[in-house]
Amino acid sequence: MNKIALVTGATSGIGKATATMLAKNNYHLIITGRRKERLAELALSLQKEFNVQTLELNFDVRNREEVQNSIAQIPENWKNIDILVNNAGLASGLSLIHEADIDDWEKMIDTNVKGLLYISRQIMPLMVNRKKGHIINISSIAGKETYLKGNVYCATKHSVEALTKAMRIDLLPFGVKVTSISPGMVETEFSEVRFHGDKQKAAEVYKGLTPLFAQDIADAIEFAITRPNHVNINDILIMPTAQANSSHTHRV
Ligand code: NDP
Ligand code: 8X3
Repeated sequence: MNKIALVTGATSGIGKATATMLAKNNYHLIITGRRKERLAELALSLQKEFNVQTLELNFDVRNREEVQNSIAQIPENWKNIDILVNNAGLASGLSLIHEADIDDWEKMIDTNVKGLLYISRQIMPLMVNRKKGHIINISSIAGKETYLKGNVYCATKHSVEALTKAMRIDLLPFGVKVTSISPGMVETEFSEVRFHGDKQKAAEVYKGLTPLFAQDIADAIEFAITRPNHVNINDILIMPTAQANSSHTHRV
C-alpha cells in the first residue's frame, strides 16, 4: 500500500521538487499552496508520471480558519499521513531593522512561524494516534546565523529551529521523527518574493556562483526519510560549495 505525504508550498521551488521526489518514491501526495492552477498542474503531472493519487488543498497558511477547515475536510482514507513537510515560507524584504516595513515582518512571522504551527497542530495528533510519522521542517542557514538586513527572516527561522527541537521532545513518546533541513542559497522563486517581484534584483543574488537547486534539497529530504525506523536525522545543513555561511560567498 502507498504511504501518504503532505507537502506545504508545493506550487514552486523546494516544495514542488519534494512532492515530485515523494511521488517517485510511491507516496500518495497531499499538496498545498495558494496558487490553485499550479496545484492542479502539479497534481496532474504526478498522477501521470508516477501513477500516484493526489489531493490538492488550496489555502493560505496564515489563515487559521482556512487551515483548520481544509485539513478537517481531508477524507478518512487520506488521514494516515506518514510524512509532513512544513515547507511553505518566505522572506519579504531585506532591510535594516530600524528601517524595515512592518508589513513584511507580519508576513514572515505569520507564514514561517504561525503557519507552520497551524498546520502542525492539525497533523501532529493524527501521527500521535498512530504512534508513527515523520515531520520535516524546512529551516535555513538563517535559522543558525543572522546576517545584515536578515533580522526578522532570521528570527522566524531560528523559531523554526526551536519548534523542531520542541516537537522532537514532545513527540518522543509517540515515535514521531522530526527533522530539520537548513539550506543556504537555493535558486527558486525565493529571491523574487523577497524583493517583491523585482526579477533583476533576484537574479543578482545568484550571479557569479552556482547556487543549490530545489532538487538538491529534495535529495537531502529523501535521505532523511529513507533511514531505518530506529534512525532519526535531526538536522541537515546544506550549502552551495560557493557559500561558506550566510555572509561569505565566492563569486567569479
Ligand atoms: P518559493 O518562493 O519558490 O516557494 C515558496 C512556497 O511557499 C510556494 O509554493 C508558496 O506557494 C508557498 N507559500 C508561501 N507563502 C504561503 C502562504 N501564505 N500560504 C500558503 N503557501 C505559501 O521558495 P522556496 O522553495 O525557496 O522556499 C521554500 C522554503 O524554503 C521556505 O520556507 C524558505 O524559507 C526555505 N528556504 C529557502 C531557501 C532559498 O534560498 N530558496 C534557503 C533556505 C530555506 P503559493 O505562493 O502558491 O501559496
Ligand atoms: C534562505 C537563505 O541566506 O537568503 O533561507 O537567508 S538566506
